[in-house]
Amino acid sequence: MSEPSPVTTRREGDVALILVDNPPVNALSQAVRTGLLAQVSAAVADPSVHALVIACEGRTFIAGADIREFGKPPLAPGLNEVLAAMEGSTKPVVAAIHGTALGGGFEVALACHARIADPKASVGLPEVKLGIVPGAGGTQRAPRLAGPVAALEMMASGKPVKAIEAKAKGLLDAISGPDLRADAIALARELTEKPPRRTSQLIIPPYDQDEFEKAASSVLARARGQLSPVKVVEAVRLATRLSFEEGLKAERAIFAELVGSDQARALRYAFFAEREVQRVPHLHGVEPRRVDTVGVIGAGTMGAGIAVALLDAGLRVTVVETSTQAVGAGWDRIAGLYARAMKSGRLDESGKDERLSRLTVTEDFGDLAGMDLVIEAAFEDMAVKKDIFARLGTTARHGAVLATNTSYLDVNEIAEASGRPADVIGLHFFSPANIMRLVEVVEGAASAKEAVATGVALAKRLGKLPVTCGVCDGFVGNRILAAWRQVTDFALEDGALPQEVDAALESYGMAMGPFAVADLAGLDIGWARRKRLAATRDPRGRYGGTVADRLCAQGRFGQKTGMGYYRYENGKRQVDPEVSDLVENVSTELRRKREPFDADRLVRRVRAAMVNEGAKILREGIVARALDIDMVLLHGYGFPAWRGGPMFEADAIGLPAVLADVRDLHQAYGAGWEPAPLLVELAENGGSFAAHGRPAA
Ligand code: T1G
Repeated sequence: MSEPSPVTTRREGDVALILVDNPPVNALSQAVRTGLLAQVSAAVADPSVHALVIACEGRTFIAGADIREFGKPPLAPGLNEVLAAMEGSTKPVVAAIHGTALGGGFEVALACHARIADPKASVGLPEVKLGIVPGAGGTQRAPRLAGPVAALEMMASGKPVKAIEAKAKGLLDAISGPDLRADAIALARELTEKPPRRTSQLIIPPYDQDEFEKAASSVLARARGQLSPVKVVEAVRLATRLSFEEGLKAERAIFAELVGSDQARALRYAFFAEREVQRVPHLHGVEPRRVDTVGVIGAGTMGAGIAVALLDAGLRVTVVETSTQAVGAGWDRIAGLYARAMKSGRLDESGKDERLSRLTVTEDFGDLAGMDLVIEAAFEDMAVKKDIFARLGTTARHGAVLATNTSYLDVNEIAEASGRPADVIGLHFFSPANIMRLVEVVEGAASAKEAVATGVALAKRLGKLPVTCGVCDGFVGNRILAAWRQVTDFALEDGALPQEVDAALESYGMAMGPFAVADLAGLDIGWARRKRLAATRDPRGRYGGTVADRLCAQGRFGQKTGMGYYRYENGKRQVDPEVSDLVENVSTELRRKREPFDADRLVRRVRAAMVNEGAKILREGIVARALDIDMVLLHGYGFPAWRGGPMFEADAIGLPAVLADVRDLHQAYGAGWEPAPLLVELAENGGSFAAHGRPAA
């Protein structure tokens, strides 16, 4: 017997209510496409049906094509064929949208004659994020409804748009009351009086050509090597020039070119890895502890950001500071973050008040006694942290999870100080903590599995991406950062200038070059750390900090002092000839021969350093899978998502080639840069990081 179709029709008088039911997100699998085509055709042919409504069961309207079908031979019927049947219907077809209508799902709606949505729904064309463009008429229909500028912005960002805003743009016709389906049926009946309004037959509404060109240039400027936004611009431009049929053909050609590309493959990997990373194999089946109240120790930049993230997720938060003055400043800092959110329109007054009503800021450490979980975000100093955890060990209630937000310090040592190390984990947030998605959940040697699972669950509840890892210096992200930043520091001494290194890595796709990032973060923190570690540094190893030390000695701490690796005028970075001189002088002083800068070589060395350190992290069991490392780099360090991550890219390039780059590093920098044994093994045996550690199928 064949499987029942995920698409069925229920009659509501003279209206055919066509229902898609393909959990979890009603993706347009072959069975859904086949079912839609059959049900629409049957309803159109049935003289007792006067109108059609397309709606979905479950949590959402259709969330797009089934991504798992990409990269395989296409299966009939194609979505365009289904949509042509829908749009061609002589009876009105109405889309009833709840949840998120995304990609092919929104394209289904665009091919209907009218669209009505639940007020909480959102719609979007997120294909760029998968390295492709909409492939079922989205690039041609959206501009006909919303105009080319709004359509371009929606498709180039890939961001979903809330129903109210989508209606204002012309993408939706109506917002429903509490009963979406009833309203959709009523709308469909109303439309039987009029000829069907087919989106493909509309003319592009009048628009400002200059505005379009401006929007297009801004998309191209932000693409930084990613192809799909560039192709979105091309497709929308064609929509303004070609007939619908020709435009659709051009869209198909662009889609076909992109869907098999390396970038699309990498972005599909990133999509699934982002979900897989949250399923931690050794925590399978472990119940997290219940968390309703959270304490935060310290209301500095990190503590305040963490408090906001917790409040935004609906938790009750108690922040502890050390003096009346610090309590006041802490409250102001948190309120300030909310003021900014209100100014940008992300939050209204009542939302702010409700959040602040769940916040307590206090001097009384004893107030942490009742908390379910406590996050320490105090000064990054072992003595300070040990003292806090010793006090927490006796203050916090039995079973409370105690987390440190340290970025480098040994979580095991901190855990021991508490006297109850099973309750202790690391929760390493990234700044600004209320915005950045990554959280490294650090599992100490003695951490109870339930405590780690609680950290993972809390991070998810905050809408963040938890990556679970073990204890090592800098955990995953900062440890890899330290490795490749040395390469960029050495490059300055060997002939490069900061702007050359930044430009090379920005054209590789990084969100921001490392020296611009250093200026943004402030150079003083690294300076203090280098001074602290000076005594323990191995004198045989190469030191790359001289340029940074000299900048700091001149008071050039980065953006906050208006000068660092660059000079800042009105917030804009400018190349500073004084820095170029300083860099050249350092080379002379260190007797380093300055070679002409080779951007390609720098990029290969940076990647080699990342992958080599990643291979060590994997072999040490700090993380279970290569995808954990990739997700840290993508979500915390601005690594280009369209490359998948350094480990994915290494597999794609071929490990022997990456190993050759690591050997080049070793040759150039000497001791400490030996190829990681795991990399050597995999390269020599034809293995891959993706398959490493995975049980054989
Ligand atoms: N295909 C296959 N599986 C999908 C999927 C999809 N489109 N979307 C989600 N899943 C799986 C996902 O892997 C997870 O599985 C489960 O569903 C729940 O997802 C022709 C070319 C809809 C907002 O890009 O943005 O249409 O991990 O955990 O947080 O032009 O999923 O449980 O096994 O993310 O509630 C365009 C992608 C495709 C939408 C729901 N569409 N999805 O979020 O749950 S391209 C997208 C999402 C296209 C046309 C083209 C989100 C969501 P598992 P989840 P969620």
